[in-house]
Amino acid sequence: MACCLTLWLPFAVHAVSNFRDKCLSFTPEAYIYNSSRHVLEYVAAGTNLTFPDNDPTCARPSQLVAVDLCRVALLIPTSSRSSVIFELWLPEYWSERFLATGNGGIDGCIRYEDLAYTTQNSFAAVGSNNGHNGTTAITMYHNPDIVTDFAWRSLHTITVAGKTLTNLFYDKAYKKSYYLGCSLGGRQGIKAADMFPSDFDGIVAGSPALDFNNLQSWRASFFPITGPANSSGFISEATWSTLIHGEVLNQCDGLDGVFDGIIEDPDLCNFRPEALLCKKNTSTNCLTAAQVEIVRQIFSPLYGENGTLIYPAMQPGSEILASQNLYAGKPFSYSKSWFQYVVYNPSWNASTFNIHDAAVAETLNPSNIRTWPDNLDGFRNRGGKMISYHGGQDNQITSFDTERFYNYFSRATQATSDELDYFFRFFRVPGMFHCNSGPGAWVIGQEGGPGAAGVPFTSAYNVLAAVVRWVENGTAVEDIVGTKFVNDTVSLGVDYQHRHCKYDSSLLDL
Ligand SMILES: *[C@@H]1O[C@H](CO)[C@@H](O)[C@H](O)[C@H]1NC(C)=O
Ligand SMILES: *[C@@H]1O[C@H](CO)[C@@H](O)[C@H](O)[C@H]1NC(C)=O
Ligand SMILES: *[C@@H]1O[C@H](CO)[C@@H](O)[C@H](O)[C@H]1NC(C)=O
Ligand SMILES: *[C@@H]1O[C@H](CO)[C@@H](O)[C@H](O)[C@H]1NC(C)=O
Ligand SMILES: *[C@@H]1O[C@H](CO)[C@@H](O)[C@H](O)[C@H]1NC(C)=O
Ligand SMILES: *[C@@H]1O[C@H](CO)[C@@H](O)[C@H](O)[C@H]1NC(C)=O
Ligand SMILES: *[C@@H]1O[C@H](CO)[C@@H](O)[C@H](O)[C@H]1NC(C)=O
Ligand SMILES: *[C@@H]1O[C@H](CO)[C@@H](O)[C@H](O)[C@H]1NC(C)=O
Ligand SMILES: *[C@@H]1O[C@H](CO)[C@@H](O)[C@H](O)[C@H]1NC(C)=O
Ligand SMILES: [Ca+2]
Repeated sequence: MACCLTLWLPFAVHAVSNFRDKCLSFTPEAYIYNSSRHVLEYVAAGTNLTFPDNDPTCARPSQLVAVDLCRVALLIPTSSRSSVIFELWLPEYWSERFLATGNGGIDGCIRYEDLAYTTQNSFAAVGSNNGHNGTTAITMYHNPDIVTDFAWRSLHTITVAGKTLTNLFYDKAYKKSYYLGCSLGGRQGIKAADMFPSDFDGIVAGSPALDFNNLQSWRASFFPITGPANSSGFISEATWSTLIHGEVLNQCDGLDGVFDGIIEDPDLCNFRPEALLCKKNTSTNCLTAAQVEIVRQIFSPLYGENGTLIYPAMQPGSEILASQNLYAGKPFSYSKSWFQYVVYNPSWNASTFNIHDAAVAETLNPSNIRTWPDNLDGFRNRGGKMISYHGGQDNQITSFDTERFYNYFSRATQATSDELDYFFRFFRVPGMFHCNSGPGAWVIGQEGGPGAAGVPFTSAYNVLAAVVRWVENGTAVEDIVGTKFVNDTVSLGVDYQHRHCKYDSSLLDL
């Protein structure tokens, strides 16, 4: 290997062509056991990459790349019956930082937008298909190795391989290692801190899909509550987004002193759906007693067979988007896929979900995917730093669950917020939907794509920059200034900005 390294040493400083040559002469598959080459290409800044063999359900057919880079893609086996598609993007201008990106839903979709975003900011970045392709769990059926890749092994595999290849390619060891992910990706980051405390020095774990088995059960529980979309008394999307959302705002928007469509602290919103009950002999712009009961159940925590909590309640304020998926009168696709292909079998009927199914899933805990650590001592003790955030109008994972985790973790580690602040900080983002978008100042540099880019890469405005500074300079952020662009369009300029506080400080104290 030493002989090969010396071949790369004498390249001249100037020269796009030298970087291009260096890229095209790289032989990544030679260094990763049993891997095979999928792609090796030099990508010039401004290229619109296309991914013709990418699963169409991933809905990522192309990606604009902003900087010159070397793109490596390998197929890496993880067992005799599983493998991951690994992408490593190596920018010409490199900050000596390594970064891994996560996934979403129950998908096997490479987040090319995050690779583009982080390489634009000079990280060498990896991503993967998390061991399977597309947005269902279908290949996990009777293949626990694919479940293991999905639960934790894919991310660890690509991190180890990515670090090796990054050091070889630049002929220099990376200095610090980072992770960026949201939703399932938030869970992946916290799982990595738990299982592989040396993988990352800094982690951004957004809207995390923690307590994963119970999360799938909670999301499965809505279909039996709402009934099918054609059932009598079904609460339509229009009713949710106008009548019910309007009443939620009527009762709770002003609690923070400002009627702006944003409930600054959903914990303070004790929504009373009975306010919408139909008066005698009226039937429009109101709810029947049975519908009020449905709404009340949706805004209640879910308890299990033995009375213990399965998942906290949905936070009020998220009705508009939640009515398009969780309350849409059809099975929630991720939960359905998880029960059909991992917990039970394809004949499982989502309309029969009950809390016994939740107990079965939680007891099975496939590949230990749960993710509910009672300490992160390994990560903490080697100086790791972690930032989590969660949107206050999240329509897919209730933000109350991340509050529950923070408080559980505080008790389990016997650490006050001041003590947790040493390595773990949690920011609530009022008015943010699931990982992005919403009426709030939701742009905090949390991901690539058209939305979250557009704020400067500085710690005051950008969570990734904030974790980098925390790791490299020891300076942690007390708050993050979020940005709302006019019509969520960066070129139209800033609409307004808002300071997002740590969870332990009162949101109403600004
Ligand atoms: C590595 O590849 C060889 C040859 O294809 C195969 O026999 C072996 O099972 C592979 N090992 C793993 C761990 O995939
Ligand atoms: C990239 O190419 C795809 C497919 O040709 C096209 O749909 C997309 O609009 C292009 N993106 C940009 C930013 O040019
Ligand atoms: C995923 O798709 C790639 C092509 O992009 C293919 O090589 C690989 O075998 C697929 N993986 C699985 C698990 O189907
Ligand atoms: C609702 O739709 C399902 C599936 O399309 C159908 O089987 C059922 O009969 C319908 N129920 C009513 C009450 O219309
Ligand atoms: C409601 O309607 C019923 C018959 O439809 C009538 O007997 C009753 O007086 C009405 N009540 C009110 C409060 O209008
Ligand atoms: C699922 O169960 C419901 C309620 O028991 C039943 O009405 C429906 O026909 C079942 N669907 C399938 C596909 O078996
Ligand atoms: C309650 O049930 C859940 C799910 O089966 C289990 O994990 C938990 O340990 C049980 N708690 C008690 C107190 O029995
Ligand atoms: C580094 O930390 C010091 C305080 O120790 C702070 O004053 C300075 O602004 C930080 N620099 C950067 C670039 O973050
Ligand atoms: C923002 O979008 C709304 C609705 O699509 C539109 O009416 C308005 O003109 C847009 N504003 C700007 C500045 O583009
Ligand atoms: Ca408000």
